[in-house]
Amino acid sequence: MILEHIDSPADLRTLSPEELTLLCAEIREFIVGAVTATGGHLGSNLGVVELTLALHRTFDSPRDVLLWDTGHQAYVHKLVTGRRDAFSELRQAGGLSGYPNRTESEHDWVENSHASTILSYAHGLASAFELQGSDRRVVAVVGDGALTGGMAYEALNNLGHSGTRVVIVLNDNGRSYAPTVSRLSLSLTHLRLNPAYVQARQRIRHLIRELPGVGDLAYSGVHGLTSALREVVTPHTFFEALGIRYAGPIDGHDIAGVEQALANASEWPGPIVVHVLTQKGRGYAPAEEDDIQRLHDVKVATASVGLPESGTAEGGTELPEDDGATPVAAGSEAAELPVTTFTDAFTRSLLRHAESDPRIVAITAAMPGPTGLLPFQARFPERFVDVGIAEQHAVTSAAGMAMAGLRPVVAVYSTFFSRAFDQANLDVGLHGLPVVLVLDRAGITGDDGPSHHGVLDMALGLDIPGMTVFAPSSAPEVEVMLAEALSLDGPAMIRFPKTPAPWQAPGTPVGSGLEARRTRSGDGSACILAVGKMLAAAEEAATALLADGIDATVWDVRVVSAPDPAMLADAARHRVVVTAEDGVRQGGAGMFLADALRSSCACGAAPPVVSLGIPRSFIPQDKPDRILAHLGLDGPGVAASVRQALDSLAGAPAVAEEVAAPPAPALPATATATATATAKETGA
Ligand SMILES: Cc1ncc(C[n+]2csc(CCOP(=O)(O)OP(=O)(O)O)c2C)c(N)n1
Repeated sequence: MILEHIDSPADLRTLSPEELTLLCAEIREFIVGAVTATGGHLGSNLGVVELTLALHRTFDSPRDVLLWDTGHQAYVHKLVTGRRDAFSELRQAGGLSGYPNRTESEHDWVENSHASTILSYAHGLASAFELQGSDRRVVAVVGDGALTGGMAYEALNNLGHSGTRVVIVLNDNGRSYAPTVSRLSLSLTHLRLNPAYVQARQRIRHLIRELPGVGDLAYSGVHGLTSALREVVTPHTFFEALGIRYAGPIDGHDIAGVEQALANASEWPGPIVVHVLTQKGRGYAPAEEDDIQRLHDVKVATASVGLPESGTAEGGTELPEDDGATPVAAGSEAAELPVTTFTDAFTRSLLRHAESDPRIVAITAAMPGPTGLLPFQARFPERFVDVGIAEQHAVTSAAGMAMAGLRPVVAVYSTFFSRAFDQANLDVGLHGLPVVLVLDRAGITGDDGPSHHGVLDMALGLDIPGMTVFAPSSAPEVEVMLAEALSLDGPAMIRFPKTPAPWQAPGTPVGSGLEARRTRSGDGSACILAVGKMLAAAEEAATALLADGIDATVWDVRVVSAPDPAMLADAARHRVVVTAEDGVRQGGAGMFLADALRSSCACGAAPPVVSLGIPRSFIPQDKPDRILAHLGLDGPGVAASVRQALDSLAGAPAVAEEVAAPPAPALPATATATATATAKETGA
């Protein structure tokens, strides 16, 4: 095994071409094995094996800075920078992060996962080195998918204008999650597929290789020749118009060729793009055969065949062994899809509405599969829009569509919605437009770490005047709420988690319209106002409290932005009110509800409110349920808070001023320094 002897990039530089080829095969096998065991990004990493080795052999990391856009394709980089043994704990609590991580290695600069940012970091780092008179090189790898994001263009524009010395490696595999949607990507593909160009290039390469004695040397000059050729078959390239030198395209699986191109590029005094063609999923048949996503990401393999199923890292839905899925009774073609998750409920319901309302259009930002829009795309291709990794544009484009009379539904992950807050606030909110934002993977998401938790959406949405914010507690609620949202005259947001939707059984009770729903009527001691999936924890807490003689009332808040007056009046009759949510506590639903309760009661007559939610800290990777339990946001945690609130009232005057929220429980032992620092800052 060569891989066993690779502990740092320096170990790569002594290898022969034959050893490098063997090492690539070993790395692929290692990655398939590791990801099969833990879940993670597969196709993207299998595609960059040769590219990563070439980068580390050409540049001197960490003195030279290697940056990865999005960061999901950095497994090979981790492997060759001394983290091989940590892969058994990939994406586990306290284990190796699925993205670059500054606390793991001096070779990692950025803790990312949100796409299209890397060229901006590169601009900043290179500008600083330039100012400091340093000759350190900055190299940024960016995918064709990430290049559909607006920030990438902002950075390209700035890099070209400032002439900042950065090597940009465009890793072009024609794929984002799904095939990349962009004219730029299309023209790059045309270039790649142009038979005249490809044939001429191959002929030249072949001829040169045959030259006795000088073949290999001359071969390295082939790029110059083919660049000239390129100028003939393609007009001005996009990059050169921006002031960025362009080199390529280059076969990204030919280590020697990539190294030569990188070495040449490193001499260029300004920004330069090295366009590298790679095959996502390379070397692993199931990935190569996955036509759409090339096994972009996979969940833990359940079968001994070792074939990972597509879609957990970010993409798919992770179901427990027995998910209790109950197909919902038919009525239409759409109604026959089984409902096992909130996402499935959304898919089914959207299809049903779209059948009867031709104004409905669905928008995704490069994630049609994970957001449940593939059936919509298949059924209504002309009413489906994939905008690329461009959440901001998605929201403002939806505003335009709504202005012209359509009913756009924008389906994005909660964590990526934060990017589009300004657009949701001003472009949609200020205009009062009927755009429905459907935020999937809301709350604590787990394995992908701090950047992937969807904990800000509620606080952000509630800040937008006129935004109706729905939090479904079960799959059937998604259907009721989507119907309601589509009937509104203004903007709406529906946010739900990835976890399987509880209570799928036929006859699961649902609320109606904008009303809250009382699920338990207690004796007036404590009232729990539960938001979204936290209803399950509230119910569990109430059951546990009953055993202690505390008969708590429980409400499913449902519509957070407009708390139901009946719920507020009922809550006001209790000694203490506890709110529970899986979003940030500060400025979140609980504080919003507490404020509404105070406003609804006569001066000073409101009961004290304890708001439970996510503390103001970056939460490290772990299983969602474990994180929630650590934070006191599971059944026992909510019950403990209710007991504590009642205890602190014992002996207090009938109307207490305010009960302080219990301090956030300590984060898992794996909590990063950041989390500790933030906890200190907030005094939590
Ligand atoms: C802002 C943002 N939106 C969506 C995503 C989800 N996402 C993760 S990877 C990816 C595709 C990236 O494609 P590309 O950059 O070409 O990399 P590849 O995996 O194909 O190598 C997407 C859409 C994200 N990470 N960030």
